Amino acid sequence: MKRALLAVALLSIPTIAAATTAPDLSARVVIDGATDEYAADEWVLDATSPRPERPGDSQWGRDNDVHRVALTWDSTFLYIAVDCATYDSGLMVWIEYAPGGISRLDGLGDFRRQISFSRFAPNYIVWADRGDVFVARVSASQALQLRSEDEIPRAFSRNASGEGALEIAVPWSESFPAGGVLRLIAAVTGVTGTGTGDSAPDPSVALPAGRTDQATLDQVLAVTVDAGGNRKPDIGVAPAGAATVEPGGAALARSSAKVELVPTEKTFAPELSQSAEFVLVNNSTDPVRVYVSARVYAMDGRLVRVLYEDDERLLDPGTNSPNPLDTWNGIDGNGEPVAGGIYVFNLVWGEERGAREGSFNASVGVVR
Ligand SMILES: [Ca+2]
Ligand SMILES: [Ca+2]
Ligand SMILES: [Ca+2]
Repeated sequence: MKRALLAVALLSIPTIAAATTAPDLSARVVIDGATDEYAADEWVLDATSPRPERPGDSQWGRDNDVHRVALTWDSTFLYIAVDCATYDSGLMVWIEYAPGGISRLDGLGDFRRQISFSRFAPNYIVWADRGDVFVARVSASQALQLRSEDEIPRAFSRNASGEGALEIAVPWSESFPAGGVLRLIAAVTGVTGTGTGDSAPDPSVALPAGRTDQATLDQVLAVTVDAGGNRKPDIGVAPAGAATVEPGGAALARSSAKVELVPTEKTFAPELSQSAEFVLVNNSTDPVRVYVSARVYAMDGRLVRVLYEDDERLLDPGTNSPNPLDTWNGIDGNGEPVAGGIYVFNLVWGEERGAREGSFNASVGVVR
């Protein structure tokens, strides 16, 4: 009798406190779009993680938000679960297990999004929208290979207010990482051509608020699934202890970055409603996070206008997309139009706020 009571008491505990990977989890983990079977140490990104993921940190509002991410595995499958709200969006999960994946999504047909990755090139795209979940393998040549539900079991639930969950079981037979580390990011996103308002893990620089703004995701959840290097998934480990967020931004290469600005036109006429615009160029081979300040000087050295101070930018190698701040309308700091003549854009940048590691000048002509 006592034993029966104990069994009832255990069954009524709503969440499992701890669980480890095991040879066969198919009796516990069910791919059904409900995530109550995951244990506390299988929620690898949630409000208690070292790099927390929170409900409500989305640029697109609480009803389009990644809440938390769980994963675990057995000898056959990697199981991934994402609690999320996708009221008028969907959810993507990207998984990297081998070289040769894709680093941007803007040329990918139905999977086309204004999202690129830094130091992350996934081999799988999972796209959950309403009741459907699509899973595709993808290569750097942009070839997409849709995978069936028989090959990769998946489920996505969503109620009328958008709350729900994605679950997927990826067989190790086609995804085992030779290096022992698998990496992933989850994010809300909308129809083709949209970016993302919330990802897990979050990038090092805040995501833009606009739905179609380009988003760069530079921080990745890295999961060591084969610490011993025996080419088999580790059994008996707590997933939360095997998962870390690889930092982006400031942790990227610091040594070789040089930032320049390039005016898009040599001259402009403010009276014709023209503005002077410029783009920033990162002439190193790695993405870099820098704090940039831009000023306009007259040829006699007089400060004419401060455009911005210590603006945080994540710059891809080469010429970066135009930023709305990188413009000057020919008005000085007192709100007066400047006289015609040559002016100098001065860019100062550093890899920490307030740092002055380099500067660059370029001239522009004001035509009156
Ligand atoms: Ca489930
Ligand atoms: Ca969130
Ligand atoms: Ca987030």
